[in-house]
Amino acid sequence: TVQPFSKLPGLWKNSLANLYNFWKLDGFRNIHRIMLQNFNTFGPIYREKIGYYESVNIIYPEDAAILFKAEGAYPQRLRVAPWTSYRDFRNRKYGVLLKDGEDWRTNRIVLNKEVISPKVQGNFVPLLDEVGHDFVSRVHKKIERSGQNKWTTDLSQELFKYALESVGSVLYGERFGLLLDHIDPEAQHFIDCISAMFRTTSPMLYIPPDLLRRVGSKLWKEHVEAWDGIFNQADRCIQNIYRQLRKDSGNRNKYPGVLASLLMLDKLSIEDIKASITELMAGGVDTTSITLQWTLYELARHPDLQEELRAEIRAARTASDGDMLQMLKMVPLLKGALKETLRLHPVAVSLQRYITEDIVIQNYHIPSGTLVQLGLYAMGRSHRIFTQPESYVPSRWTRTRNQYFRSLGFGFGPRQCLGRRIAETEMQLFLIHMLENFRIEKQRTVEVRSTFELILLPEKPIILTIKPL
Ligand code: HEM
Ligand code: 2DC
Repeated sequence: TVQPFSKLPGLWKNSLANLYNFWKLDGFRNIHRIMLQNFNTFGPIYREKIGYYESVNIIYPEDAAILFKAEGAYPQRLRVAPWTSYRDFRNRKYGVLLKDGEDWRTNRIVLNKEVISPKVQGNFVPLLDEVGHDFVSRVHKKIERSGQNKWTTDLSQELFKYALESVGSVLYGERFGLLLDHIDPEAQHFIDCISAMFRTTSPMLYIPPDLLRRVGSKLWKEHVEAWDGIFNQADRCIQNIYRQLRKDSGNRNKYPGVLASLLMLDKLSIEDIKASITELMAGGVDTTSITLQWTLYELARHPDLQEELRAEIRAARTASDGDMLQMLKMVPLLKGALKETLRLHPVAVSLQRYITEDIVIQNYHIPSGTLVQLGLYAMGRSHRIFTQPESYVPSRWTRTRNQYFRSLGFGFGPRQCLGRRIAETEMQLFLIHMLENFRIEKQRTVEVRSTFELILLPEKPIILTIKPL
């Protein structure tokens, strides 16, 4: 017989005491490890209430499948209250990230066509390939300047610039020039604001931001400042394209970028377009750059795998004869490496949905309307789901069997990551160019852990050595 909701294991009866314990465990930075611990204590399903935030947590792929079948026609994630509060406070429209219901769906359908449908990938590839080339040239220059035939560095700032240059080139159809010697201070400020925005979000997940605003908290002020910086920079970029478009419609043969395509399509209001373009620009920096950083870290720790990938890339390069779109179809191990990175180092600790119908998971009844979270970080590290989960083995993804609801780094279904196509293309091209040109090495192999700043980040700088082949 099915057990009632009230019988679910977990700490959900004293939400304030739980918040206090969470704070004592430095939970704001350790949420992923606490979730893992909770699954070990309570089993594959538990209920939790921290502050005002209540959820049911699951870990198995089979249970994820049940969850996503119950997400309804307008799938809804956990509302990130600081993000909506900022927009309410400044009177700005929500973009696709924060909209819900019918408004979300109409926007998302139009955006899908220009951002994630297979038809647009062909437009993105030449733009992103050029950014990849420029990154390689920049690394060669750094190596030359070092006078040691190698470059040892924390690549994170370089990768932020690579990611912003990439997403910018796709959104606006033109280059910022961030991989040149002198970095535009406005772009650097934008990058800093995104990191600050993520960092200040996580403590506010558990404390209502409106309360923090009323008491004039420093955290809220920093958060507002960060979003202001993000919106100001995005506004400047958007205005620039808008003006160009009104002056002349430009070269008709050249792909004009996502923003110009949306404006010409004329299916969404300008305010809606601006809101979503801003989110895409902000969502396109830390996510891909950190995933690439983790991938380089894993490749540095696995030199044999690096050679194997290089061989795959060389063969694909020859066989595709200069057709990059074709080449990207011939690198399954490389794609496996990115999946493997997201398994061990997911950007998002969890996926969540408010279910729109009653479901039964692990023999417990869960009522419609409940927030159900799939612990993505915990799933990726579970022995019950992956053999030798602690090992980085990209080839586990090249066999198509047994992948059922296991590769969920970008989420699932109609509400999955809108930037997925951009992110995947950008990351694949980056790794292709890097592996064709350099060997990646690392000094000592001390494990680098993750820390939670809304997204999961390396806890300390990762120092890599890059040598020409
Ligand atoms: C949503 C992951 C890169 C823009 C999401 C979600 C995840 C995710 C897990 C939630 C999906 C769900 O609830 O099912 C990632 C990862 C990335 C990445 C792992 C890179 C490694 C990007 C990039 C962009 C972007 C490059 C922008 C160009 C968005 C947007 C949403 C989203 C706009 C909200 C979509 C909606 O609500 O309809 N992402 N993301 N992401 N992501 Fe990404
Ligand atoms: C954070 O408990 C942990 O892709 C919370 O590009 C639940 C939660 C809700 C929404 C998730 C968030 C977590 C992590 C960061 C995500 C976000 C949805 C979109 C966002 C996964 C798991 C992200 C990084 C977007 C951000 C775009 C934004 C900067 C405009």
